[in-house]
Amino acid sequence: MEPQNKQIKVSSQQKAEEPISSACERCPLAVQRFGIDLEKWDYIVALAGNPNTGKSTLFNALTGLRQHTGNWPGKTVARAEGGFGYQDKKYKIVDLPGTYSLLSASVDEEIARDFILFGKPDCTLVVVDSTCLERNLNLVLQVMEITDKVVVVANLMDEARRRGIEVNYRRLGENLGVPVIPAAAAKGEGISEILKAIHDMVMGTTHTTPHRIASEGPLKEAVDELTDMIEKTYPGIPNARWIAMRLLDGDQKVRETLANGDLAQLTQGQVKTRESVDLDV
Ligand SMILES: Nc1nc2c(ncn2[C@@H]2O[C@H](COP(=O)(O)OP(=O)(O)OP(=O)(O)O)[C@@H](O)[C@H]2O)c(=O)[nH]1
Ligand SMILES: [Mg+2]
Repeated sequence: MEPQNKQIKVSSQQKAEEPISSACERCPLAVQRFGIDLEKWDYIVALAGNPNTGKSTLFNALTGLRQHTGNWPGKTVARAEGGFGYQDKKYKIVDLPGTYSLLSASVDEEIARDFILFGKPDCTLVVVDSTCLERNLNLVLQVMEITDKVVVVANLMDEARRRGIEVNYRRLGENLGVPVIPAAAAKGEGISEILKAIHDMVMGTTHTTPHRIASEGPLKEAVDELTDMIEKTYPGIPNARWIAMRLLDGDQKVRETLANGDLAQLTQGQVKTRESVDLDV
């Protein structure tokens, strides 16, 4: 099938030779590092969320049979990716491992974190359980520190309703600064609203203002200063602000990977595995 968006096409030679440019907002190189074949897709959507919140149910509802399972490059963790079409655009969606956080305490967390950080998806859906929002919002806040292209799917709303839990989804969206879409994926409720929210996000018609810590005061000054240093040391590195915050938080692993060049390497677009997934949407 012919790719619709010529901008995201890149030849294998370019991949090997071109360094990542910070000006290249939607550069596909980092995504290909994760073995995602971008050439047939206009946009990439990441599907994140706590375990057991209905991510795979939503993934199935969006993709139907247009899906493929394999492993994450170099890992034994399963990965499902699939495709769907909406308003003449083609989307690839990647079901990330279920995690409570992105602090890389486990391989699953590391995969989810690295994909959102360096895969630069055009939209990240964070699926939350409407019956226990408080626990789930931890991950939402962490994802919003990395990207502003976030749509929260408040799933299991049928279960919340059944238990008499009232959720003010609109207020939640206002407080978070990103769209919140109520859904019951298992019943097909909210799917068309989710599709529209993804579409609006990738087309740039949704303007988000993610709630972030360190948006003022001395902490902001420290984060800004460190972000600047990281960007100067590793020109073009994405999400330098997030890395600065992890360093200030004393994250030993981020510190080590930055020092030994691993984080920088992730951004070089080196292709470890390249799969050719031919999903017909
Ligand atoms: N009542 C109700 N059940 C749901 C809904 N969405 C998913 N489920 C059920 O919740 C369970 C978990 O769904 P999954 O889609 O496997 O959740 P997941 O987030 O992919 O789980 P992990 O991959 O293990 O992290 C399944 O039994 C689903 O049928 C929903 O909207 N309402
Ligand atoms: Mg799942």
